[in-house]
Amino acid sequence: MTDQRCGHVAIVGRPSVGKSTLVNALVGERISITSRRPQTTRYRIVGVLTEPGVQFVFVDTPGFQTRHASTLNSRLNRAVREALADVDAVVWVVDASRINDADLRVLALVPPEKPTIVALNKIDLVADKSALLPRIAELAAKRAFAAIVPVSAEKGVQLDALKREIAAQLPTGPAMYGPDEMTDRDERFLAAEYVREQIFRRLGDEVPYATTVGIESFEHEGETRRIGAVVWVDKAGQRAILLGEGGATMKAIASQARQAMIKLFGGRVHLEVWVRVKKGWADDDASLARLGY
Ligand SMILES: Nc1nc2c(ncn2[C@@H]2O[C@H](COP(=O)(O)OP(=O)(O)OP(=O)(O)O)[C@@H](O)[C@H]2O)c(=O)[nH]1
Ligand SMILES: [Mg+2]
Repeated sequence: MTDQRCGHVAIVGRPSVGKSTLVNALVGERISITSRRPQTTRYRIVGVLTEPGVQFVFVDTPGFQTRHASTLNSRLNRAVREALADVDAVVWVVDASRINDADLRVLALVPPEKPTIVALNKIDLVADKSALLPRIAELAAKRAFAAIVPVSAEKGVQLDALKREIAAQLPTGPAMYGPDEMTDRDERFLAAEYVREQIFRRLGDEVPYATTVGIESFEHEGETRRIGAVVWVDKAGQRAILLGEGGATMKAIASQARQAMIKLFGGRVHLEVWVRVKKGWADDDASLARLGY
């Protein structure tokens, strides 16, 4: 009778392979922000999917990276290692058209005894699908994977097949989250992330990485949420870029972030965003702790 399953599933992979897009597609809501830029995700974020007989607790992680050695980056890498230690199964996400050493370095972090499923993502970009077969064979030679599933997180292709393979690896046990819960993160956190997402999507190579977002105030007035956010940057020049001419860039960022909040929260959202300079925040322990890294 009790064949209810429930378990934690770490979603790991090098930056930009589509981990957060996959978590959102599986959960059915945008709980984890995404962009073309590597290292968009900076936190361990739980996404919950409850289906008849099975509850998946997905753990989205930052893309494991070895390029820059800031205190922030070593925290991000630690988040990946910790996520791997506690889960029942692992989904290792790779980009079907580009598998490289950085992918293999992530796989090396996965303890060999953890049931691991490969999500061969972005197959919508592979015109000749027969090119996938040698890639699958190459991957299969690397480890005894529980399964290798070609998917497209963005187009929602083969996600049911992926879910079936994951479910087969989960232990039996009662659900850990309520049927309507989608994430372990609160609206305050999600609001800050939606602002950060727009910064990652809109601005050049430097500014997103010199930026973090904090929520200073979050108040409910009936159906309306009044949210005050602060974008912290490292230098005055970055502040100028974020604001844009006559504040146009920041206006666009706030407006898009607000739309995303309305979609997820419902009701009305009044959002104000300030930009402040704090030199060296990404290497400052106290700042990082206050921001929840
Ligand atoms: N064409 C295509 N693009 C995808 C697919 N999945 C993700 N993407 C795109 O790939 C980019 C990176 O996606 P993310 O989900 O942010 O990647 P991530 O692995 O979470 O990246 P980090 O958090 O930075 O490590 C985004 O521009 C996505 O829209 C897919 O199946 N097909
Ligand atoms: Mg991500």
